[in-house]
Amino acid sequence: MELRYSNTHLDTIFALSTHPGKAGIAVIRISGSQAISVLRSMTPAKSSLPKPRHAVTRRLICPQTTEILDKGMVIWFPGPNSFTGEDSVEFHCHGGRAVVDGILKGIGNVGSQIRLAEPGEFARRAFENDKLDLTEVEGLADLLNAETEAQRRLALRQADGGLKKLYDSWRTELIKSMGLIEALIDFGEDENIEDDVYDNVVDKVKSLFKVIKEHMDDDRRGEILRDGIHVTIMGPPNAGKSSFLNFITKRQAAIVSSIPGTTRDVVEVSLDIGGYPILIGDTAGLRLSQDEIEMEGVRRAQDRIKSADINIAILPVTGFLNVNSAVEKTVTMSCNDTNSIDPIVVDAIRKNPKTMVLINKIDLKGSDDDSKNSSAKSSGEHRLWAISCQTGDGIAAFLQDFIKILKNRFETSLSSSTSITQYRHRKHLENCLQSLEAFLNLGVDDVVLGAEELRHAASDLGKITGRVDVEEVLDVVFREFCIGK
Ligand SMILES: Nc1nc2c(ncn2[C@@H]2O[C@H](COP(=O)(O)OP(=O)(O)O)[C@@H](O)[C@H]2O)c(=O)[nH]1
Ligand SMILES: [Mg+2]
Repeated sequence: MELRYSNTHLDTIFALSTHPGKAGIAVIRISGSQAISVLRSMTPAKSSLPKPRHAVTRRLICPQTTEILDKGMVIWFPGPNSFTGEDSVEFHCHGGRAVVDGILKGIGNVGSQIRLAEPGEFARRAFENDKLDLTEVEGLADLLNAETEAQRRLALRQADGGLKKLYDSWRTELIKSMGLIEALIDFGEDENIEDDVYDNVVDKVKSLFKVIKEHMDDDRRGEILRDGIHVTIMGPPNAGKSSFLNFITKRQAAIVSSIPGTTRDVVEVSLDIGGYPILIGDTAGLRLSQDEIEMEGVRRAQDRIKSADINIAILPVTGFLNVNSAVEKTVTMSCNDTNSIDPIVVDAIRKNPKTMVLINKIDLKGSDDDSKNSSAKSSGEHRLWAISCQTGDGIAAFLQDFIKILKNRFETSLSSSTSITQYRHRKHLENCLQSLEAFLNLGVDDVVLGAEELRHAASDLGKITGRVDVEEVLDVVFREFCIGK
């Protein structure tokens, strides 16, 4: 969607900031120079102006007829001490549709330069008035979209300015270095300039290069958490992959049948497991088939396995003597035994050494098989669990271990205030590193070109925080919002 910000700085904007529809309370926001006249026109003439940032109860009236529309809370935020930095007013009214519509209509009738806000326009004004930088705006958008605890924690740190502080400090350092280099260009011949100025800048750039590289060397954990952790369920046909998905999602997300080859396309479900956002995909069973559509399903499964953050392989215990022998054979990945694991499955597991292996249908083996009650076993790169999707045995134990694995992998990103959460950041950081490298490859004789490279590097950092005015960057960031934010 194309965003249009018409007469941004002239108009006063207003919108319902809470979700539309019947609700206990609705919050309507007004921002701009006319906010105070809206407040005056919508409250009875004799009522006094509320104290700034104090909630007071007021009757809300129709500005034309003075008919009472509702009784609610009113808060006045004189600029610049408001979210947008402009004069702002909030009406907290009853959340009935007719009440909200009546108040919105009333506000629109107060003056000609008062209009409904466009999506994200409040946040955009906050950005333009230097209340938020772009990373904080993105953090705010992520906070509104956060569906799990991990996403909330990640977004909150970013909205709090963690990344802003970091990138601003790097940019300031670069700008200082640029200043020194410029001085060298202008007064190079002058003996007042010390000999080691250039070397000092080189040292600074080298250490900044290292710090940025380390910052980026994070296995994309922040981005994965923000977008959802892609988990793929794979294995041979009829192993119980779809049953496993249904068991953990507690609903019939995928068709379960005893006919091998039932699941063909990838079925994806989003889940909250231990506070982590998981996008779990059930795939077609891996086997070679004459059926063209089934083979397409197998190809899609293989693609999905390749791109997954985590793979879970499900193998039926039925091809094995007992659970112990299943574990043993799986650990050794013996595919010579035709009754155990199909080579195409072994290949998929081998190519993804961190695959977690679940041996399913343990209910079919006798109760004398004591290994089925034991929890995770591990061998080399693979960890194995014995489960039954029929009885639920072993699944809770597996999920507990799974949450621990997620915690080990992602906790550092959640406790750091500076995780990269967007591809946009990474791209600009890569460009910044390229320019720093180009600077380091030049010598003192190419100081003019060197200064140019430092300028590029600083400008790329500026693009992350929005310190550099780039319209298309702004549109991408603000498009994430709905009306009222
Ligand atoms: N006895 C038993 N049968 C199971 C278990 N899990 C799945 N099944 C059955 O195995 C068949 C294949 O299951 P499905 O989930 O469609 O397998 P998929 O092809 O791997 O997706 C179905 O008849 C399921 O009811 C289990 O733990 N124990
Ligand atoms: Mg299936």
